[in-house]
Amino acid sequence: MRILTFKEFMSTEKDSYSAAYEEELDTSVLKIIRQVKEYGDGAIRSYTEKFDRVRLDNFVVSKEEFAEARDLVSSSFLDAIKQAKKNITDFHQEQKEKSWFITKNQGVMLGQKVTPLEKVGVYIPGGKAAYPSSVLMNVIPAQLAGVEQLVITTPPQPNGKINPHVLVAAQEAGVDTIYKVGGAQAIAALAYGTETVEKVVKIVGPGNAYVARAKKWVFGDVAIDMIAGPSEICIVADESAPPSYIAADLLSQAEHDELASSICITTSRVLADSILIEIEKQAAALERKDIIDKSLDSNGKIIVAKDLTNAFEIVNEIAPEHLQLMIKNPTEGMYSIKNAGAIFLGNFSPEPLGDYIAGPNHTLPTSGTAAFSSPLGVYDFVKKSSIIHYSQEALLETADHIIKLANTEGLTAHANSIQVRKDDSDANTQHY
Ligand code: HSO
Ligand code: ZN
Repeated sequence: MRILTFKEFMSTEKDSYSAAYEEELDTSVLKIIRQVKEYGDGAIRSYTEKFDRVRLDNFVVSKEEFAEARDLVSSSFLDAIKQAKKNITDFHQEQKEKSWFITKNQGVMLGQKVTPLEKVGVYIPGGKAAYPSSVLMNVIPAQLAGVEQLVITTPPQPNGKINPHVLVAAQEAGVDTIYKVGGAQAIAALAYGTETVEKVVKIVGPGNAYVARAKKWVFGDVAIDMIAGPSEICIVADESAPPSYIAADLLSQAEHDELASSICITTSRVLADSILIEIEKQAAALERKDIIDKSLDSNGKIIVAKDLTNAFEIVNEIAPEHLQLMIKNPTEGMYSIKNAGAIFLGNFSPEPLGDYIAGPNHTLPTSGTAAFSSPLGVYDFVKKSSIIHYSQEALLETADHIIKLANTEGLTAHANSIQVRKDDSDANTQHY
């Protein structure tokens, strides 16, 4: 963790990505996709054996496994999941979009029809990143959108089982088809289908580098949500913010990933020093101290800004996934923020509140993409069709305009499609 002045921050080099690494990744991901396309379930089985170290004849989670998982989780976990489900549902309910229709002039009806996606696949990572909270965040908006066929795919543990908390969260959310498949092979199976896995139209959910790369490659054949990068937190703090809270919040995201980024922008140099002391103190007691140390070493920064206006400029430049405003008037500050996935206002709205319980989605744009994209929501699980109806009279009224534009573009068959109707009406035939 380093303290930087605004000038030093501006002159630090941005991360350069490794082209060689990407090429290597692409070679293996493309091979996996090809194999799954060609050999279906057989390819899935052998990749699962290779990467997850377990041979599975049947990779669909059974009813017995769901029941077993339920016995394994505590009742307090179940209570928490139910509360999260309720709050996430209440929030996303507000995002539902309705079809609309308008009548313009006499005989003209126009509209937009909203239709849910037919079949969606949710990827949930395995291992330490098997988060039940992510199950709810991906499944609930899809269900509210009206998606009827939802499946989850997640890598099995070496004993062939799935994390019981993930299974229970899925069951609470109402998903009963779960495949024990992970990595690029899971993405390929969802995109192209196999004997067991039915092809979907959209794949959502976080994943490691292989999953992210595979999603990029299948994009176009299916839709994807976004390519999620490592977690990011940015905190804007003035002298009124408690350093112990800021330190705790920066540490909370640093524990996600060695590549996670935790940045505090403050107008107070004195606060910057106290945050550093607090970080040292609190980090010592944390379980994932190794990850935290690495993440803070490479991507942890405290930037001392000239004033709040300058701090907001830096935020808009970074376009962070999560932004906490720990300043005297956070609601007013919010209006200066253009680029941020989620904005948490005040000292008692720390990011984990949003990660788990508050209700808004925790799938957010990372790596600066908050400059042009939004949190995952109900709108990601619907598509829209435009509706156009003109009566004979209304069409004839505007026929010459269409014919003129079509002829100008050299598209005489377009003009003819209008002309035949015009001629017909000249002959006084009525059609509806
Ligand atoms: N902060 C993560 C989401 C998450 N946190 C899941 C805990 N569990 C997204 O950046
Ligand atoms: Zn988190």
